[in-house]
Amino acid sequence: MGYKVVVCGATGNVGREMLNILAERQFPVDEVAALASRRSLGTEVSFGDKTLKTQDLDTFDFTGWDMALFAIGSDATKKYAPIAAKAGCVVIDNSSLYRYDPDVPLIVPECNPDAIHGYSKKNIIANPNCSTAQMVVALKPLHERAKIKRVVVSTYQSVSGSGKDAMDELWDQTKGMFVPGQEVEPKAYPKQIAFNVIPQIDVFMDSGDTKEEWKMVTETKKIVDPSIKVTATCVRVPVFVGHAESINIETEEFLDEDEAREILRQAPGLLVVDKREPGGYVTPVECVGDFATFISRIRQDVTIDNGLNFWCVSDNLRKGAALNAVQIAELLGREVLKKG
Ligand code: 2RA
Repeated sequence: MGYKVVVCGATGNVGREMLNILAERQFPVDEVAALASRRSLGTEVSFGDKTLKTQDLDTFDFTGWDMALFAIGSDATKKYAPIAAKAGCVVIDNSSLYRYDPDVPLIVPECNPDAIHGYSKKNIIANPNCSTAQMVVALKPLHERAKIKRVVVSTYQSVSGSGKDAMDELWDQTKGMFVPGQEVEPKAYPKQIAFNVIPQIDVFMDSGDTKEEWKMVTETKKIVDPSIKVTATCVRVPVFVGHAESINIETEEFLDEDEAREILRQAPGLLVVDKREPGGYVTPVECVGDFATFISRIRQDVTIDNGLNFWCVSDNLRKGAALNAVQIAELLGREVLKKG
């Protein structure tokens, strides 16, 4: 016997990946429902070798459904998650709405699986921000060995993090640079993204950080350890899929690069590709479609006593969103609902 699973936002980038990954990982389903807004009603989406016709989120009855993977943004989640949760359907939400709620677990299964037992307070589980998810998978094993004091991270985030319109803008703007009269003005971002980088993701806060940078700080503390000091600079880059991050850590105990490399090699969810030769590292275009978070460029930071630098790349639609949500569903099934 399997689970009755709902995917809300089934026509978006993340929703489609959720369906793909549920099928790829042969999640034990008895039934899958693909929900969308009125605007996308009836659109057909793939679920493995099947095609699902999207149903209306506004009228859907969640009663009798085991879990619902939400990828509909904070505003819509605010309306529909409580409806689903009240009907007894556990919500696994990819938006930021519940991530900072003390009554809602924020989970990366490789880091804090035991937090799953806190889901019943609101019948809701939060999925972290994409740039956080890939980073904490690498931080957790290093923290357990040498206790991380401080993290300095710079991100290079692909446009798929902003959705399909931003991907279209990058494509059209890039083409428009070479065809006179077909220039495309910035719409998804404050400035041109083609052949450019933009040091702003989400809105600015009073501190001068952007909300994306605040999320990385706050979520890392909730998932790994509140004592870790984190500072982030999040940058949008002209890449379609795949977030990259340059990560610097300072630890309580000295950890040499070779031991760090071995720890990361052994850690769940990570693949280490780290050769000090041309091409001996992973780039975003190579991570697309993969489940792994890739680690390269591991080396001592000799400017401080206990410092390490490394490079971290992952498919932001997968580990950064849909894969982590499906892994939470697997954890919920294995540890709590125990069907199948
Ligand atoms: C981004 N992390 O990359 C944000 C939301 N997915 O745009």
